[in-house]
Amino acid sequence: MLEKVVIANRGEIALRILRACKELGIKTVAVHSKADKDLMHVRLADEAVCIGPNSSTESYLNIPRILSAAEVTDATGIHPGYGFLAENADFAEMVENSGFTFIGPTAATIRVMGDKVAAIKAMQKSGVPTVPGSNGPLDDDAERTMRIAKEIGYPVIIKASAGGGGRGMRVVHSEAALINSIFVTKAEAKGAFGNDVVYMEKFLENPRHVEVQILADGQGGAIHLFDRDCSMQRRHQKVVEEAPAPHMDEAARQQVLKSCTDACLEIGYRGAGTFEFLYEDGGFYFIEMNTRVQVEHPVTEMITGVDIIKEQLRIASGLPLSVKQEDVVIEGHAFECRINAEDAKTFMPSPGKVTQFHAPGGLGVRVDSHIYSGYSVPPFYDSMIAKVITHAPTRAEALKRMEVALDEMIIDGIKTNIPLQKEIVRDAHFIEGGMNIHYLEKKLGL
Ligand code: MV4
Repeated sequence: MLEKVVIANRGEIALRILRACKELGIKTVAVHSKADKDLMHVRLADEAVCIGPNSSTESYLNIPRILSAAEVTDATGIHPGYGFLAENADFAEMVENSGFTFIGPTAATIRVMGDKVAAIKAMQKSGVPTVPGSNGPLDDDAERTMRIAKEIGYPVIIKASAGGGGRGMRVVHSEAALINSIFVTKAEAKGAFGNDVVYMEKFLENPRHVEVQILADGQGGAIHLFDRDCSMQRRHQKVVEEAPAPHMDEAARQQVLKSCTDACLEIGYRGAGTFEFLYEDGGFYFIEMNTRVQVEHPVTEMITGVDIIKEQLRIASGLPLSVKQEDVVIEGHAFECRINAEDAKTFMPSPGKVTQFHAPGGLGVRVDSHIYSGYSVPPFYDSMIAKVITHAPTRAEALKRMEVALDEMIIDGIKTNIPLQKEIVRDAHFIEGGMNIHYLEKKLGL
């Protein structure tokens, strides 16, 4: 087992990683910015190193400083969490070349998945269903491009190969707009990513966002932990997630789950990962793969009982998966509501001092949060300050449990989106389940 791990992240996920390390007897090093010296996991870690000033670029994104912290503390592994450097292939490579273990996939795998055209190709080869599209980059041949679009059928979407997560995309409704849209998307991609490769897909108008959690040990073991529905989102920020995805075509689902584990073995995947799909009219369409642990991993942990972070640490230590596919069964249903320090109506960030914090509790209630009474939410980073997760035998019970939990939660001193979450869990359509990715924005009148 890894001996000492640098937690190269902050907030709730840093605390989540710290807890898993402690359970496995792994020593911990918290690296933090100046503003984050009072973070809960900094206090609880065996060692703490301040790696820079408040700005992320000079701290959590500063590779030499993180490597130096690992060096001076004699750490053996580095866990990147999510965001920041988690999907930076160059970082993973430098970690490994410096003699540390990167807790995640190989740099080569991260690089492939960061190149969306390459990722889609790899998936098609392994039998994962993808969106009808150009199956490769668009070139300067306008005739060919128009022919592809006509075959796919409008509307189509142009996506930057180096994009992802909603960045660098443009929907095209007619042939008249096609060539100019590609020109603009390429220019934007060049500016944003330094890479102007774009590809085309059929634009799915009303899909759901359903993703599959996988774990692979890189030594022949690969399992899925079923699916999650993350359709409740606003501007590509997920707001509520649940597992398993409700109201699915069971045959299509079993087939796609199998294709995900097949793909993991085919590409020699190692670590935790997520296959992102659009789900429409009973069909799955792969769009991207995430090579990190995700914010919403707890809903999967609750329904499967598998500790995803501990598995990541085991895999990085060279151990095989601790669970077999046939032993992973869904027990009940789970929801996660993301609690952000922001105005519930305007979504404006609301940093500042939390004067009082009361976390909900009870059977089937989990709160992943780093905040405490007296903690000051800094203005420099993501506004998510807590995740409330509920688990119960049925979807209806888990949702009711969330209603009660949100009503019990107290966060004073700053504005939070708890009022919005209370409204969502009482929404008749949300209670029904299976709403598409546009539902929340429409409800909010955007
Ligand atoms: C799409 C799509 C419709 N059709 N691709 C946005 C984020 C990125 N991961 C992929 N995205 C989309 N790709 C095709 N062919 C609609 C979206 C999309 C979306 C996807 C998942 C969750 C929220 C979304 C919000 C707007 C658009």
